[in-house]
Amino acid sequence: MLDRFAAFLDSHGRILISSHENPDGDGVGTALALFHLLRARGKEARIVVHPHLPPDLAWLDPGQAVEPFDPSGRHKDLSAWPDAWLVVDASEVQRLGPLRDPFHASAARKACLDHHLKDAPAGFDEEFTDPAASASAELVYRLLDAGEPRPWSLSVCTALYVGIVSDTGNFQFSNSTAAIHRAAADLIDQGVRPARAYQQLFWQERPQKLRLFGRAFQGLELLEGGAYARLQVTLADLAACGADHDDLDRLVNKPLELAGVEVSVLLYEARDGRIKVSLRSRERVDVNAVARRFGGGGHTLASGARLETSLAEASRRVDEAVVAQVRSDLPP
Ligand SMILES: [Mn+2]
Repeated sequence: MLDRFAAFLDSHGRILISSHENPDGDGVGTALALFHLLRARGKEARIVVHPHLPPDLAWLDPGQAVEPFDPSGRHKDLSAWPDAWLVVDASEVQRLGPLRDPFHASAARKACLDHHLKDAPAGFDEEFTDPAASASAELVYRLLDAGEPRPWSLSVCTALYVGIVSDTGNFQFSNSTAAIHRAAADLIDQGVRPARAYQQLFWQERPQKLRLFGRAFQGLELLEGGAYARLQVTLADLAACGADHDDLDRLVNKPLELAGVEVSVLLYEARDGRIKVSLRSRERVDVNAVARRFGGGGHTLASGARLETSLAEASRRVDEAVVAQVRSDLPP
């Protein structure tokens, strides 16, 4: 698979990189690592994401390579620019969000690089996927490890490190393999400073975010004897705290800190009126199965979906699905 991926990169000269909507540290880290790698090889590369680079990752992109998707302005003719369009950290076209339109319209050769579980491939000319990888960044790491002379640039190493840290939950999730620790150690050997990365990633929050977390926890529901924790955030909650959707980052992980909680779910109102659902599992309940019931997806222990209904109705349906899954995966 990596040989095919290397050949794909080699055979194109104007490569557009994008990721799923609301890209995370792995999507952005993977995109930036590839961007720097391709530029160093003399290729034209761009990164376009929707809606924008998350603010806690701005430090990772001092050159502002990541372009926020602007369909009526600079990206009016985006579909015509690339000869290859690579989607990283996603392998379903629908996850591109509004970038779907130029993606569909583009004559570029289309590919995805991903580690998410998914159904039969659709919409890509080529797929480079490995659900056993801890992060999409791990796939780029393996590509470089197989042939790129060391040391790699600090920009590439730091971007890969951030991707790995993000998707392993700072090496706390069950995907924190020995191989991913070795990869991280190699990146540290090449100049990454972990403490600095953690400072930038996690210790730069704004008061609005903690106020929002506090407000959300006031409404924490513990169901199924405390095995299922549910949080809800409305647009009114965001407004009351002066917060925005970026401030929801990592909120869904927090209830798993409670003893006995096996599944944590966050439901929140998106700007477009839809209800988004984030699901996390400690280790035994398959929340990907729950997300799929609503047309979503992700990983066994971390998935997401969206529902076009009221918050109350979404909450009722999600409760039903989660409770059924908990009962089937955790027999009494
Ligand atoms: Mn990922």
